[in-house]
Amino acid sequence: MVGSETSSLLHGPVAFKDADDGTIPVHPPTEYAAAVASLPTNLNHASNSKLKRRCYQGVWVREEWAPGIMAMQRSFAARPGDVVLASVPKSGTTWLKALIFATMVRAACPPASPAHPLRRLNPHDCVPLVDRLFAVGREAVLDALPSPRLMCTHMPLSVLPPSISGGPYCKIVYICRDPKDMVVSLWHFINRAQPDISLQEMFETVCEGTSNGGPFWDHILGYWRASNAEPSRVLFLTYEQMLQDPLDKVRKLAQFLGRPFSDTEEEAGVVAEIVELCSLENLKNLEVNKKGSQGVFFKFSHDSYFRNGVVGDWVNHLTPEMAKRLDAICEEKFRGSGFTF
Ligand code: PAP
Repeated sequence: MVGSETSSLLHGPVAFKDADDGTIPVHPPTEYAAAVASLPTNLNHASNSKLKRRCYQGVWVREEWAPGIMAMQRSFAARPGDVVLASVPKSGTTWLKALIFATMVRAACPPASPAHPLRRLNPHDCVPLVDRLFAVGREAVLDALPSPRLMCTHMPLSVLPPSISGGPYCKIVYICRDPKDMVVSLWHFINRAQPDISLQEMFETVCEGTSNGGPFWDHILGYWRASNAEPSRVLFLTYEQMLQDPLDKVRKLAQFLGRPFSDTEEEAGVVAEIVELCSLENLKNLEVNKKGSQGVFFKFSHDSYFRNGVVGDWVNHLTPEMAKRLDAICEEKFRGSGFTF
């Protein structure tokens, strides 16, 4: 179903894939080609051309994503009730997509229901990545989604369209993760599609700030400051806090989204059911997440979004020197901000 028919009949959010019948073709915007070609690249530093990134308004992005960011800035309009999940890639996006989706749809689709969309669709097919839709020219699909819409971005607040970053309509839920675990997770993920990128090369781009959406410290600080300034509009979470107490964080999410759990729901154990539905073990073992893939420029298999999901796996991959270097970067960049991992 695509079109106004969908938006007027249903109440959102709905699983994105259920609202997208595929009739809107992939058609990347071409009008920004000259602008993109004039943007600085990181190739002086990056030893591997597969890690080439362009710097747009202080943010490093894959070249093929830059036109989409420009198009999104120009034409995205938030609607009342929109919820945007934001993250640096590999910081807990898939998990948070599932948790917010399950929390928001729980009245229409109880988490214990065998027919729940998360049992037949990958979380990335439930919550669209807006950056990717604009990059491939399929943003019209967003118009077909009934309100309230639930969407995701990997972009920092500073380059988001004003109706998301500053508008009164939109709530933002942000998640970040210790960059040592984030870089290890990123390398494992990218390695599946581009096995000739080494962990050392990936690590260098993260440290110099040119990994996708980077510098990661600016990404984090932008949302951190916004959440301090407007806590009712921007909720700031870390992957580590989520792992420590997922039930508490799901309650916080529901409260933030204006849909707190009722006493009846609490007594019925709905919060625990949502956490269970969205757990790594559960999602990883669903048939839908063992096969199929995501992505247009690169195909990423569904199973590559689920690995071991722990805190501190970096010790198995980074040298003590690498860890020290990233910790020192965090120490310097976050000093005085009140934020720390
Ligand atoms: P994305 O930004 O490409 O969507 P994202 O979901 O942020 O990726 O990151 C994947 C990480 O989240 C993986 O971490 P790891 O490589 O350190 O294991 C993945 O295992 C973890 N992850 C995915 N789903 C869940 C979940 N349901 N619960 C906890 N962690 C999860």
